[in-house]
Amino acid sequence: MRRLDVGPGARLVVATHNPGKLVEIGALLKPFGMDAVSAGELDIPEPEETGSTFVENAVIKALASAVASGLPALADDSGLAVEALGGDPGIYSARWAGPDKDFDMAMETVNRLLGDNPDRRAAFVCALAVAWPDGHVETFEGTVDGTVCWPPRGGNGFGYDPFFVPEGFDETFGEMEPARKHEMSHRARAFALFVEACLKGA
Ligand code: ITT
Repeated sequence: MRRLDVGPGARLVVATHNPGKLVEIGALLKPFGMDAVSAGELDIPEPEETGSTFVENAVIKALASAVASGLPALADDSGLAVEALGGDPGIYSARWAGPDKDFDMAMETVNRLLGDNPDRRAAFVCALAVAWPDGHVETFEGTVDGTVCWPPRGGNGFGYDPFFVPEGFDETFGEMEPARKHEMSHRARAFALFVEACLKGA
């Protein structure tokens, strides 16, 4: 497992163009004092996500940014997998919101497809990939189980957050304080594995 430099002066590209993810990954990285810069700020184009799994797409994004910038890059591929829909929208979670990134529409689509199915189980999944300019890659995955609710509730977070109630809670991710979501989210779980492997004691 390859480690990353940490502390002042250590630069890392956060290979995302999603502002919601950028806020969350920035907060997770903050304690490590790294100089995190986003792919958007560096004008790195978004690669086509041609993978068939979260991990494959995270690797595509991390490698594209690492090679383009000459710096290590961290990418996140994530989404909502609904059990009764065979795991959809899954890796297509962003695409179900269309070019206008209309997540009200995406949540409505999922709810319509579920109809009166009583099985509302779903999971948020996050794959993180860190890539170096020489092509080396490490990957980590985190999930959080829960259910989807209707109507969506809460204005915090982004994407499908108002639609998802994590197991053991009454609030949706959209209603929760961001700090509470960060304690248990799919992204936080994948990030904890990344920290253990690549940052701790580095
Ligand atoms: P990048 O590829 O630039 O990172 P993206 O939005 O296209 O941005 P993805 O392909 O990984 O990213 O799509 C993931 C979608 O899944 C994202 O747009 C959200 O709608 C949803 N999603 C992922 N994590 C989420 C979270 O913590 N809360 C709510 N929705 C989430």
